Amino acid sequence: MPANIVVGTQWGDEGKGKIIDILASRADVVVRSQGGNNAGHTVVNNGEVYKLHLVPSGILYPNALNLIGAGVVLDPKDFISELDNLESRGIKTVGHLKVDPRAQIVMPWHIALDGLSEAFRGGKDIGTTKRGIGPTYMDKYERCGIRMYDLVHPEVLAEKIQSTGKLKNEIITKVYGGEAFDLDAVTREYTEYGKRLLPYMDDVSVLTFEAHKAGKTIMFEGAQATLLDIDFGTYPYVTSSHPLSAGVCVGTGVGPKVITNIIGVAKAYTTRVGKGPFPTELDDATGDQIRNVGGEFGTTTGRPRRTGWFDAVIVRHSVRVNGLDSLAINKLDTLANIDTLKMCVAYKKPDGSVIKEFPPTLEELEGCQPIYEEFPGFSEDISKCSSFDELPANCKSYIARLEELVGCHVSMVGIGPDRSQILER
Ligand code: 2SA
Ligand code: MG
Repeated sequence: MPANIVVGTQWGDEGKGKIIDILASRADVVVRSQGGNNAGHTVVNNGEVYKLHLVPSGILYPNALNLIGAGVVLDPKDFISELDNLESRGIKTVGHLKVDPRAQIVMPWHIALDGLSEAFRGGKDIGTTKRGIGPTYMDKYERCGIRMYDLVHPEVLAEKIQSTGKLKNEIITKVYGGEAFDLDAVTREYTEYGKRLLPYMDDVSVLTFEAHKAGKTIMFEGAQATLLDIDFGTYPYVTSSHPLSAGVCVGTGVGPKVITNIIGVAKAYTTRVGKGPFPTELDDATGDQIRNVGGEFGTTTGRPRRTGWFDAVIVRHSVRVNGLDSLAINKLDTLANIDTLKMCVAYKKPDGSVIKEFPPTLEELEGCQPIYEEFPGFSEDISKCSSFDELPANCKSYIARLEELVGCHVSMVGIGPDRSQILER
């Protein structure tokens, strides 16, 4: 039975939520394996808007089992408010949602340290979501993190909060001049969260493996995206996890042979939030038009997104590092009413040489100028097309050239926010 992975191929916000939702409606099990509440998927279903940050999208389907794997960093406070919101809208979560005991817990000092270290960097900040993601992964790798198991065991939790919390308070006060946390108050607050979350804990590696052996359909939903990968993204302007397809295996605790299909999601143009390089960025009226027509403002932080042309160099990189089987291209409708569309096919380096592979370092990317191909635009309203064949010829040739340049088949084209506005090929 299929085990699909859905990953972002650019800098996030490619509309993964919609593709994930379509596949979630066909899945028995939906798994999140990395990141935390720095993710934000908007799913529009029958006109109802759901904003999910930590809870997998399968929660909207009563028969799906939703799993949060060991690789996720979980902020219990935010998680609980997400659960409350879903429950208040009639969506059951207990019994439909499980969190691995190994998942790392985002503690209040992680959030504080995220803000403090960003401020300390001055103008060289990363532009993080300030959700404590980086500091939580730091503790995980330093082997002093607090995990889901600890959260739901009050004695273990109290002991870990005292030991880790003392060190964190030292750093916050002595290094950054910030304010110390009252560790007893933190213990009381997080013990309550633990009580509430106890029914959700289960071994996600085992559950996923058993589902696989039983022939169930599994969907692994990616958060963030390839260019935000800690190794294969635009380091240091990246997140602290592995949003790549390969990250799914370690973040869940299953072997790579479980996976049968890897789908990458891209927008028909490019956006980015936060700082860092963006070769095809548009600082002009066309960039504004794309931002306004496409509603390019962050789900998680509401920040306006930077906008630019589709960059085939970047997506070709994503096709390779993720081993993509196919691509979904979203928001083609947003490009309507632009006279001439452009697509970046290669970069020209300052010495005049031309490169087609995305450079591994910012130093090499610096000074690279995009080389564009131009395409005649379209002015038709494509949002009501019901098949790929109905698209205007200019849209079809844009997609055909994109496929050629990135070396991957486009299996879906998004033409609007609703779940029905996706053309499958
Ligand atoms: P952090 O907070 O440490 O992860 O921030 C580090 C960098 O990663 C960027 N970042 C993101 N960029 C775009 N979208 C993000 N989340 C999406 C959302 C969800 C998605 O809609 O909010 O598409 O999965 C996301 N998360 C982190 C951040 O801007 C910093 O540049
Ligand atoms: Mg998003």
